Amino acid sequence: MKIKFPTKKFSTALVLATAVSAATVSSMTQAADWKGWNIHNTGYPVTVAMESFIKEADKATDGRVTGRVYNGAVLGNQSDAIQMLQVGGIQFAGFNLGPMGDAVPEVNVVSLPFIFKGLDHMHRVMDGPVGDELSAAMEKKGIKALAWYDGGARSFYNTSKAIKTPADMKGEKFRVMNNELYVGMVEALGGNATPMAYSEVYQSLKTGVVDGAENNWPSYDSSNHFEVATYYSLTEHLILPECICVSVAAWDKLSTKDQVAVKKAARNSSALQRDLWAKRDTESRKKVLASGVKFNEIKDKSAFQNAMTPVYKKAVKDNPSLQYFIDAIQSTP
Ligand code: GTR
Repeated sequence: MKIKFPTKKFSTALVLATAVSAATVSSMTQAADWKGWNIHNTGYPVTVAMESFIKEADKATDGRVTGRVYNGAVLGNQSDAIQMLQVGGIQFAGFNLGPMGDAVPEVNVVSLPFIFKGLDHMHRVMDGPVGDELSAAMEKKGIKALAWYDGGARSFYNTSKAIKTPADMKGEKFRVMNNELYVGMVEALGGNATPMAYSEVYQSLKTGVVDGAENNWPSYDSSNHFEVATYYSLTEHLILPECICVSVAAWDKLSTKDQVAVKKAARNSSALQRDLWAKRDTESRKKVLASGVKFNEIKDKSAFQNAMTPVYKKAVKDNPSLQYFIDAIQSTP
């Protein structure tokens, strides 16, 4: 808004007061138009929940926060999204915390393989004090987690054979998400790892650039990776929380009342997402198995778990503050 002052001289205080009240009026009348980054397609639990979040935020703030979810990573890959949130280029996003470790080292604790005992344990940790502390660490780096979504458990899948023991990973090249820790994870199991954007994985599996990847049932299904990598081995090595996150730059512009309303919308969307997730997890598993995926259930995962000792050691050596979070998670019942 351009403010025109008459030529007559005003006191500095009056000029300032006018400018401040003009800014207040403008922030009251101009809706914040939020861009939301999403990697998934229409109908995916994260997509539906993010859409519900922005719709409820719009309604609850009387249109002062309005926005749109951009699906299929059209706004860039996940590392771009993290940076865009930090500088306020986008205002919200929904993604797993895997690639967040570079920007917020404390968050790497959730990327330590087998750190969570199961989905319920992950919920108890993330909905409790540890989740709050991780959220505070993220906030210092410009990203605020309003609520946590589910991302199930990730397992390895590949094109040529079942992974029954770590020895079966030898000579196999796996796509991992963008985080050095995952390269170490695959190497500790005896395989090779290539960090790569999600959008490139299908083609890379098809053309043999990689032999496998790792993900949860719903993503294995929705990305169509199950068509080209037909062996799914239930390692369940990672249970990664996902967040509905906002840019602190956008958050700080909201009134306290609107922040409360937007946070509530995020919490409600998380309840919806977790519900949709549980259903989709079962449906996707059924669907890919019916399509002929060769499923390898690993009853005893101890060989995989034991191989992770050097991964934990290196992570703590690189970032000693992780030990506190490892202890806090492991001692959460
Ligand atoms: C999905 C997850 C995405 C993304 C993707 C990947 O399960 O929901 O945020 O991280 O995996 O493998 O890149």
